[in-house]
Amino acid sequence: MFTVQRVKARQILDSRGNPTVEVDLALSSGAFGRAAVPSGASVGSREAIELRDDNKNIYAGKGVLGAVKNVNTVIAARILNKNFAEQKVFDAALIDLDGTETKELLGANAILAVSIAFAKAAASQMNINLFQLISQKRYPVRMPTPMLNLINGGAHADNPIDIQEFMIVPKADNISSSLEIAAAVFHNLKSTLKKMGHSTNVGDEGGFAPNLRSTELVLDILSESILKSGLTLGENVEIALDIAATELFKGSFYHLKGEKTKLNSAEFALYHKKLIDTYQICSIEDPMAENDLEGWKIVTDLIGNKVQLVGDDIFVTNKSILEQGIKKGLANALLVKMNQVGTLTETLQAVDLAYQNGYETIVSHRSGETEDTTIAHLAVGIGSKYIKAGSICRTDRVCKYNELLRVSESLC
Ligand code: 2PG
Ligand code: MG
Repeated sequence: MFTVQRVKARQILDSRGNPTVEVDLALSSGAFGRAAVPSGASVGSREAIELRDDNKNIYAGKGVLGAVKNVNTVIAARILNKNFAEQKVFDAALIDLDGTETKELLGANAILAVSIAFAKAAASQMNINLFQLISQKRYPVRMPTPMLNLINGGAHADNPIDIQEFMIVPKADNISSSLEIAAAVFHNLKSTLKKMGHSTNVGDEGGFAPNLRSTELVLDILSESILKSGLTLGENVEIALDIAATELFKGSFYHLKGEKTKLNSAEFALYHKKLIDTYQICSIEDPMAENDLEGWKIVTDLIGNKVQLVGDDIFVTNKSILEQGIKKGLANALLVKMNQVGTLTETLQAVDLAYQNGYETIVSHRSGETEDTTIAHLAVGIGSKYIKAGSICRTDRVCKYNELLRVSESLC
C-alpha cells in the first residue's frame, strides 16, 4: 500500500527556456519521487492538453502556474493521506478527478508530473528500480537501441531543412558500444560540416542544424561521416528519419520548401521509397500527416514490409486512437510519449495494444526536455526495441543515455 504524505509542484525551466511543471511526492514510508514533464514543438492535434497560463506578461503566456496550483490544491486534496494499492489505482484517481477526455481541466502537464513522481516514490518504497516497477514482469526487461538525432531540421531548427530528424541507429549489442559509435559519427559529422563551410550550431535536440536545403545532401553528408568513422552503412549503422509530415501538409500537398516542390500523398510515398532504396534507412516516423489517413495507407502498403513506419502525431500514445489506426492497417510501430496521453497507466495501455498487434515501440523524448530521465526506465521497463532521446550533445539529451548506461549495470 502506498500512502501519499506530501506533494508539491513548482514551475521550473525546460531546455528551451520555457516553464514546465516539476512535482515532488513523498509517501508515508519516507519514499520520495521527483518528476518533471517535457514539452513538444511539433504537437499532434489530439494530444492531451498542456495547461499554460496564457498571461502575456509572464513568460510570454507560457507560464504553468495554473497547472502548478492544480497540483498543490485540487490534486493534493484528492491524494494526500489516501492509500493507493498500485499505479493503476492512483492514475485512475487523477483521470477521474480531471474528468475530461483531454485532461484540459487540470492539465496533462500537472497530471503526468504527479503520476511519474508517484511511480518513482512507489519504486523507492518497494526498493526496486523504476524500470522494474514499470515492467511488473508483464514485459521482458531489455535495453533499447538508441536512435540518435544528429541533424535537426523542421520545427526544431532555424534552417531550411524540411525533415525534422535525421537519426543514426547503431547496430551494436550494448548501449555503451552504441554510444561510442554515435560519438564517432557525431564528431566526424562536425568536422565534415566545418570543412564544407557549414554551421555546426545545434538545434533543439542537440543535433547539428546546418543551412542545407536538400534532403539528399544532408543524407550524403551523414553517410560520408559514417564512412569516415570507419563504419559501414547498413552493417554497423543504419539511418532513421522523423519526417514530422503534419508540419509539411497543407491543402492536400506536402510542401518541401527546401526542395522548392510540393507533392501529393502518392508522390510523397514514392519519395520515401526512393530515400530508403538509396540510403540504409531502417525507420521512418510520421511519413504522412496525422489527418492524411489515405496517405498513411498508401505508404504502409508501399514500404511497410521493408521499413519500420512509426506513428507519432497519428496515434499520440492513445490506446483508442491507435486501435483505429491498427484496424485500418496504418504504420507498424508506435512512438511512445507519456505527455501525449498524460499518465503512466494510459501510456502502458497503448504499449500493450501495440504489442498485441505486433507493432514495435520507440520510447521518445520531446524537443523541450528537462534533466528527468524517466524515459530511459520506461524504455527498459517495457522492453522497447528503440529509444530516441536526441543527439549526444546537451545534457537534457545525454542524461537519458547516461541513465541507460547505469541501468545496464543492474541488468548484467
Ligand atoms: C517528435 C518529437 C521528438 P516534438 O516529433 O517525435 O523528437 O518532437 O517534441 O517537438 O513533438
Ligand atoms: Mg515525431
